[in-house]
Amino acid sequence: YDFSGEEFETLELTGDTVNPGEPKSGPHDFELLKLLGKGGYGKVFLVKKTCNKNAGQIFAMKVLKKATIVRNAKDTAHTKAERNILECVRHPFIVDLMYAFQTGGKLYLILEYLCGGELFMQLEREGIFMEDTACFYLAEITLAIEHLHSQGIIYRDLKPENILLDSSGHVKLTDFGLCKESIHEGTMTHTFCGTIEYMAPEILMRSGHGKAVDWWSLGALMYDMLTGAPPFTAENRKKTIDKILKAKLNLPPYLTNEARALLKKLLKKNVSERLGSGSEDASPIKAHGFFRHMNWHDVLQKRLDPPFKPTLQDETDVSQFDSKFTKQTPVDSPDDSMLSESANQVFLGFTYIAPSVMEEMTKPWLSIREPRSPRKVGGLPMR
Ligand code: ISQ
Repeated sequence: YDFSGEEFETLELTGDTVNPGEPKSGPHDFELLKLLGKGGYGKVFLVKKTCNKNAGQIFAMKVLKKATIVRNAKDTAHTKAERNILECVRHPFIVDLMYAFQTGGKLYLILEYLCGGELFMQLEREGIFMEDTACFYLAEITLAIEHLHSQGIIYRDLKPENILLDSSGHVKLTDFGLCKESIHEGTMTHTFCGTIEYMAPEILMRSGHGKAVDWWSLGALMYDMLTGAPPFTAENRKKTIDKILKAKLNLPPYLTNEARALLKKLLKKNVSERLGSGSEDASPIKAHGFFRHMNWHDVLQKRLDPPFKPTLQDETDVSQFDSKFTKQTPVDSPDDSMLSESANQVFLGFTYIAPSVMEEMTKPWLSIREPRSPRKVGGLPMR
């Protein structure tokens, strides 16, 4: 209410009025160079920033269709989770989010480009890994998961396709669409909203879906690395589930005692018996004999020499990605079909600029820039 008699101006709150003078980023700032991947979720492109801050820099751009996402409440939650998790989580072994923005019809995540491709490709190429190779990757992954857990995040989707390698061959976890946020000690992932008085004991007591799911996955991944296939496989989904729930773990004789012992402890069907399920989280895993040669401080500092260093022509090299995608002409189909205002509400707050980028924008003097199926080894099935 204007008591002073002075005239006031009505100002709409937008990115421009709140942060005047700041260049707005959008899809138009990124030139599409290559298609890196495509799935039900959308597409991932290799892109080059064409103007303003970071002009000339190479990134990965993940594009999601709002219409596909809002159709499914779960997908909506997952997309928000991915953006929020990537904003909050900074870790040497987790992909960095640089920008997030949206148009009428789409959501865009600008991420660092991980030119080493999927660890899965490396594993396909080699068939199986030597134990010290597996040990290197598992150690870096363990630290990434430990960090997520410390932030109350369960990854839930640890598999070779989600583990990418940077240009020097170090690990980065990507794809946070399936993570669950805010699950701290003592609470469960299925946060019970409202009345709990009528819920069956087995629902309230449910021990599943805690952070121990990630340590199981670490075990499955370790098994895959050392034997050429995940621990429980069958000809269809139902039989596979059956095996995961009931089948005895079969360990090939060529594994070292330390590897066998760790696999057995990570692949415990009973959550409370599983290594890592306690309040100490990763600690007992890191202290296990399989990791006896690891100096965990050095691992975190990336002081270990990666087993495979991708050979790359330049920073836009896509040779580590599937040619099925990279040979296609990259197109981000125009989709400005607006969602209804209410449907679009769910994407409020999606837009983001990394603090590092923001700092450069507001303090330009700081930046002085210069211009799945079992793998075969030697053609023979493993088992
Ligand atoms: C980074 N670089 C290459 C591919 C990617 C896919 C998903 C997320 C990040 C990525």
